[in-house]
Amino acid sequence: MNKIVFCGRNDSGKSTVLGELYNRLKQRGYQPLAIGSGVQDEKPYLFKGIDPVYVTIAVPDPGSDVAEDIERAIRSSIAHIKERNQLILHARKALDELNKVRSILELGSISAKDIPSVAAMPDVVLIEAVGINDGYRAQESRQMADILVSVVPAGLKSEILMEPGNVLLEEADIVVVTKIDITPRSEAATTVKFLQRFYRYKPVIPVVATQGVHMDLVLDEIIKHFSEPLLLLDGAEALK
Ligand SMILES: Nc1nc2c(ncn2[C@@H]2O[C@H](COP(=O)(O)OP(=O)(O)OP(=O)(O)O)[C@@H](O)[C@H]2O)c(=O)[nH]1
Ligand SMILES: [Mg+2]
Repeated sequence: MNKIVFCGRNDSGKSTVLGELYNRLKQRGYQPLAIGSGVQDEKPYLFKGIDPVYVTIAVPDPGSDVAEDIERAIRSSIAHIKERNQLILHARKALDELNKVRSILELGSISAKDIPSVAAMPDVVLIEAVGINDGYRAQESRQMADILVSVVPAGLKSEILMEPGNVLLEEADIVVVTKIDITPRSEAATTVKFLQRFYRYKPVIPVVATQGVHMDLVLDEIIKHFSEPLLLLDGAEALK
């Protein structure tokens, strides 16, 4: 399963970007699982309309950017969805039985409309990092990610962007520049140009994450990475 990690400073817009992409991936027929790294992430996910069934919070150890046992968090989340689906199926079956009896007794049948439908299994995982050490330095985010998305607020000072050791900017697959609507135009343009100059071969995409502006461009880049030949090889391996 493809793991997409969103890293970046605190308050840069990671949860908002993740929530937008969740919805867009869903529209394209995927079922993402959202994994946050703290309680503060939950509200923006729900605000973006992510179904709580697909939201998990896995809190990393202090000083870590993402939970070490993310695979376990994914497995336990999937187990939970399966268990819930089983319960839903049981409830439907029990209601059918009850309605058979009610029909014999001429009591009229009870509707199943308040029993939720079974949930589809996730096929892609969206993971939000904490953003320790200014957000761009924690190797574990890169190691875990099949696709690494670094989120940079447009107003971030170039001194911070230039600091040595920003491995997550250097190694990002996609750089998303947020908050261009609330940053003075010249400042936002400087940040974008700076990133484009420094990371010439990466997509650097300015967005308004809260309103979904340009988020389709981010989605297209992500989907391009899904179809990378090496990832397809992984997929073929998994099918064996
Ligand atoms: N105007 C504007 N606000 C944004 C944008 N992206 C995010 N925000 C706001 O910025 C704040 C922080 O966004 P989050 O998505 O919670 O940021 P985060 O990086 O997940 O924050 P932490 O998880 O706490 O580190 C929220 O109030 C968002 O509504 C944007 O593009 N434009
Ligand atoms: Mg967050």
